[in-house]
Amino acid sequence: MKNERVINAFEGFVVKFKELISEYEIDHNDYRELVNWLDRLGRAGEIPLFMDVFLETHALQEMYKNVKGTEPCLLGPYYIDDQKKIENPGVLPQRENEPGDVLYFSGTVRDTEGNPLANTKVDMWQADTNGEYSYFGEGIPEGNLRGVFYTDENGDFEIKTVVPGNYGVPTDGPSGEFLKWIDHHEFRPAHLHLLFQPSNGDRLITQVYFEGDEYLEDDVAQGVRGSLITKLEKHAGAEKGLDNDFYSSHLNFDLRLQDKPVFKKTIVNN
Ligand code: MBD
Ligand code: FE
Repeated sequence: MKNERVINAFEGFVVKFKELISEYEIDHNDYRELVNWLDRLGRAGEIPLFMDVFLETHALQEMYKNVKGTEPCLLGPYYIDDQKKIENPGVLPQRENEPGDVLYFSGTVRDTEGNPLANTKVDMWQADTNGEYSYFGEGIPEGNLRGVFYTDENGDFEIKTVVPGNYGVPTDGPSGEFLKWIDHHEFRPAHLHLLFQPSNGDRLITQVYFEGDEYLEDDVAQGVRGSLITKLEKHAGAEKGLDNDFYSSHLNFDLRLQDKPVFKKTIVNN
């Protein structure tokens, strides 16, 4: 079916594309190499990875320029829906001896006026201590470190998990070739992924980072927002009857409830 938004966006793309060709003196060989690399990127199954590492952050920053409330952040290529429902307070599904330091992550979910949002659906997923995600890394059980829960009557939640490790983009494929061309390391700072779905408003997709992480300043995916960095507080294990010291961190999440689109979808017919 004919789609005016596609027609308009592609027309706009062609204008910008021609500007780039002239400005960077891209010749026919460069163009052929680009096609070849894109073909390899697709065959390697790395298109979602490449897009989310190198472009998603710019799309989000442009879309949510003047947004109120908690800043959106990358969804990334590793979200899987329909994961196990867990209690709140509860434990993110994990292996019997899940490696890594124990982390109690808590949050308070509110609207942008500060009213608590009870019974809000939250999806949480993260890498393990080695930076690997279940369904993608090898030897990790399905659904590991992924879960769905609901905020309590005060909009609060607390989930026991482990401190995630730094994630590294695979370096052995076309995305790795690109990293060499731009002379950048492959790492993202450790992060938690959260997706909030209020019953009556915009969903918020965001991430949480940790103070002191060595990759906060040069995240390969440029996803870090200062407002999403939390402090990891260290506790003696005895406080919770655990054998080892553990960590806690907390963030407030302020959701926009007004059903106002960020862009007015003006479709120009000409
Ligand atoms: C990730 O874990 C991630 O969060 C993003 C945005 C891109 C690649 C891997
Ligand atoms: Fe991630």
